[in-house]
Amino acid sequence: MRVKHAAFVLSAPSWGALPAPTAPEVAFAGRSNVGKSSLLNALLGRKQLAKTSGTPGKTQALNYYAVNPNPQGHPDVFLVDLPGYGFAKVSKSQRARWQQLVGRYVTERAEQGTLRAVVQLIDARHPPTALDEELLAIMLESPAPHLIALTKADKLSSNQRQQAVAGLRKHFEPYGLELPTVLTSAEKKQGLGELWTWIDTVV
Ligand SMILES: Nc1nc2c(ncn2[C@@H]2O[C@H](COP(=O)(O)OP(=O)(O)O)[C@@H](O)[C@H]2O)c(=O)[nH]1
Ligand SMILES: [Mg+2]
Repeated sequence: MRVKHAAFVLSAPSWGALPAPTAPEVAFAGRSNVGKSSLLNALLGRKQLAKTSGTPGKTQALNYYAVNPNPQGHPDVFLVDLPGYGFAKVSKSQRARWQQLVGRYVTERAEQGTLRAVVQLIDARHPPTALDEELLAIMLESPAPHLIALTKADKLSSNQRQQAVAGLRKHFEPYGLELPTVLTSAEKKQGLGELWTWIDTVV
């Protein structure tokens, strides 16, 4: 898919605020600061469409971005920025609310046929953290295909990059999980074509 135009559409703070299921959706999830806004901006070819490094997790909402909307606003696909996860100052009830909303979104929206894929971002520099694992468990409730995007790959040498991919494969092996993995860098615009190709196949 070639991005000719991208636009922010809406911010849904609750289940009832989600838009009518009219176009395929691909969701992006990751703990805060993993580089999610940066990667979305890179994918959409825009610098500041998704806000980077604000107060992490302040807005607990699903943000919708339309790719190539027609004059009626109908896009080829919506990229959906799921609320950040794993910021320090969050109450138990806020956390439970988050899990409920995101868990419901990834399962019901996929069962509906609207959510076509889930992209989970993990920092390429470190093995998955407990938070990454927790998020993975929620994402795997979705029947939609799952892809791991390793972020900030520009911070690694080519050797370390290969180790990161191999390390992830090994990490998930005991769970019987074989997840497609793409090395990305928002900074160096790396892995974007590969991600779009994969998105094309699910959309
Ligand atoms: N070197 C490098 N830094 C990145 C990259 N992507 C994001 N960052 C930095 O990581 C921090 C968090 O990025 P952001 O996109 O706001 O993360 P979010 O909280 O997951 O949305 C910012 O300081 C970014 O500049 C990348 O590809 N390479
Ligand atoms: Mg962000």
